[in-house]
Amino acid sequence: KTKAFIFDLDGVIVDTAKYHFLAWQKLAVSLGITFTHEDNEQLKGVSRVRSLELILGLGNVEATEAQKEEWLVQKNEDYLGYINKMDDSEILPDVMKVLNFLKENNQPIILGSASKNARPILEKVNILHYFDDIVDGNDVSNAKPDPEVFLVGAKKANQTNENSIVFEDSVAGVQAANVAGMISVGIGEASVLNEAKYNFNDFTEISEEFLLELINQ
Ligand code: B16
Ligand code: MG
Repeated sequence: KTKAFIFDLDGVIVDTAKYHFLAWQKLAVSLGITFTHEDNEQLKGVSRVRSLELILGLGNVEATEAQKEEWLVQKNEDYLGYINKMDDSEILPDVMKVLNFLKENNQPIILGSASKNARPILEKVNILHYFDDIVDGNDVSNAKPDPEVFLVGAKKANQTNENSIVFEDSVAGVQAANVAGMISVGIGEASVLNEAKYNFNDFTEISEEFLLELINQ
């Protein structure tokens, strides 16, 4: 059988949340806004524009559209500074084991990310060629929990939603997969991702038996 295996990027394949944090924090500090690691949790899976709005909200800072645009560019330049130093050592544990197993079993592998930097990141960590299709923040207009990014991904793989499996680390992403009628696999704290159909702390907990079950069910 063939299914669509859709992977989120940040927090599932690589831990870029730490770089988002550093870049957002630099901006926040320059604006006199206190921005903590805890605040950063709220930005997971959230678009760049929405992230800025959330941060400005923390400091009750108001700004013109032009000013916001400038801050977004600035943040992304800082973020790309970190991304450019990435290599394949930053791929999260056992992600390659899962990708290789799916490839051996001829399963479509799709990226479904909110990030507009998805391609350069996959290139930096040398796994761009694993993906049959990439759907990212450049392709969709509705952010998770809207299911658009996953719906487009399933379509590209010529699979129904029911036959699509989504690996996600964010609450919004799990909700998006569920809304689409897809099988959601939460990667991270089960107590946080309690809406997911299956939960694992990371890919080291995902067995080949489990993947075969997903393929054959
Ligand atoms: P960018 P994902 C998301 O990626 C991140 O989790 C989120 O923190 C970030 O703001 C968003 O991408 C946009 O990223 O600024 O690179 O366009 O988890 O959906 O892969
Ligand atoms: Mg994520």
